[in-house]
Amino acid sequence: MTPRWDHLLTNATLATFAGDAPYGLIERGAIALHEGHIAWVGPQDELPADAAQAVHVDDLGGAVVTPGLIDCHTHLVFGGNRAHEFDMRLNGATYEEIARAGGGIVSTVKATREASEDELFAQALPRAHALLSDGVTALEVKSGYGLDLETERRMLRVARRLGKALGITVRTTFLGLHALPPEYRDNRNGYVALMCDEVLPTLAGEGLVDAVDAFCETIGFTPEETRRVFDRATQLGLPVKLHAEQLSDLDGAAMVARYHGLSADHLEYLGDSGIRAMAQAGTVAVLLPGAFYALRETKLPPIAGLRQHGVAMAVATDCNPGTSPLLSLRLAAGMACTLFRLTPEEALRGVTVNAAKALGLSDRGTLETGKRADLAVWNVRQPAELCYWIGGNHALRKLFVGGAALPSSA
Ligand code: DI6
Ligand code: FE
Repeated sequence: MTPRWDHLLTNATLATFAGDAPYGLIERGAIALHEGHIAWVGPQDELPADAAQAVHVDDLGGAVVTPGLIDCHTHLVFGGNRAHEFDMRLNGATYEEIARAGGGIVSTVKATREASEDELFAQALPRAHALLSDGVTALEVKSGYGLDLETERRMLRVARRLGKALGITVRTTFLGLHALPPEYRDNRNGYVALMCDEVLPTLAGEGLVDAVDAFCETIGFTPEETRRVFDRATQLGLPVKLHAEQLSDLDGAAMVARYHGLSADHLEYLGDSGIRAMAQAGTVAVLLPGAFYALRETKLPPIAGLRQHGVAMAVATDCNPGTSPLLSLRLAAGMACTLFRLTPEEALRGVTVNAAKALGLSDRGTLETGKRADLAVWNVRQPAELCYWIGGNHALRKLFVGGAALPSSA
C-alpha cells in the first residue's frame, strides 16, 4: 500500500491561528504534510484509520507547532552598517538630526552603491540565516539603499537570490522613495520623476518588484510625492504599502487605505481617522517595535484603537542598519508584548496569519488543510513562551518549508 502522506507529526500542541479561538489551539493534535501542503490537521484522536501510512511519523512529545513565521517588513539587503551612529545616538543625537547631517539612510546608500551583487548577497545571507534560525519561513525585502536604477536593481536581484539559495519565499518591495540621494539634493521633483517614470517601470518589467512602498515623513517624502509613486504602482498593477506616521502624522495610513493598500507600517503617530480608514479598507497595521526600541521612541502606536476597530495587526523586525538592527522575529513579537502591550496571542498572530495578509499571501500563515506546509516545531509547551523567552537560540526545534525539513533544523 503506498504511503498516504509524506510526513505525519503527532502528539503536538498546534497553534493553528485558524479562526478566532486563542491561538486556534488544538491540544494533542496531529498534522500531516503531503507534496508541500498540509493534507490533514486536527485532534489526534480524529486521525483517519490509515494515518500511520506516512513515510515519516514523528511523535513531538507535546511540543508547540506554529505556522512558519513571516517577517513582512525588512531592509535586509544593504552595504556596511551604522554601529557608529548607534554610538552617536547614545550621546544624544536624534535620528532626525543624524539624517539631516547626511548620516542615516544616505550613508548606507553610499556603502550599498559601492558593494557588488556578490558582496551584498554575502552580507545579507547571515542576516537571513539568523531570521530562519528563529522560525522564519518567508520574508519581505525592500530596496531603497540604491536610489538609482543600477543599485536598486542589484538590491532586488540579491533579494531574489536569497529566496533561491535558502529555499524560502522572499517578497520584494520597491522603496525608491526612501531618501533623496545627494546628487538630487536640489532637485526633488527630478528624483521622484526618475523613480516613478523610469526606475520602477523598468524593474517591474524585469519581474523584480512584488509591491511598492515609500517613506512618507517630514524627513522623507511628502504625501503628494507618495501619491505619484502609488499612482505609478497602480498603473503597473502592483499593490502598495507605506512607512506611515513613524515620526509625525501626515495622514499616510489613510492614503494607503484609499489605494486599498496591503499595509501601513510603524504608525506611532496614527490618529483615529487613519485607524477608521484602515479598518474600512482591510489594510494591515504593521508594528515595528525594534525601531521604537532602538530609537528610544516614547509615542506608542494606538493599539487600543486598532483593536477596537478590528484592524489586523502584524509585527515585523524592520531589520535595517539604522533604526532596527534586529535579527529575530520571535524577539520582535516579545517586544510587541512588552513595549506595545500586545497579548502573546496577538503578537504571534501578528507574525503569522496577519503578516501573510500584509504581504498579500493567502496560501500560508495558518495551519489549515490546503495551506503551504511552512511550519515551525518549537522546544516549548505553550505558545506564549515564544514571546516570553528574551533572545537565545534554544526555541526552534525544526523548520518545514514547503513540507521539507530545512537542513539546519533537520
Ligand atoms: N524608516 C525607518 O525607520 C528606516 N527607514 C524608514 O523609512 C530607517 C532606515 C535607515 O535608517 O537606514
Ligand atoms: Fe522600514
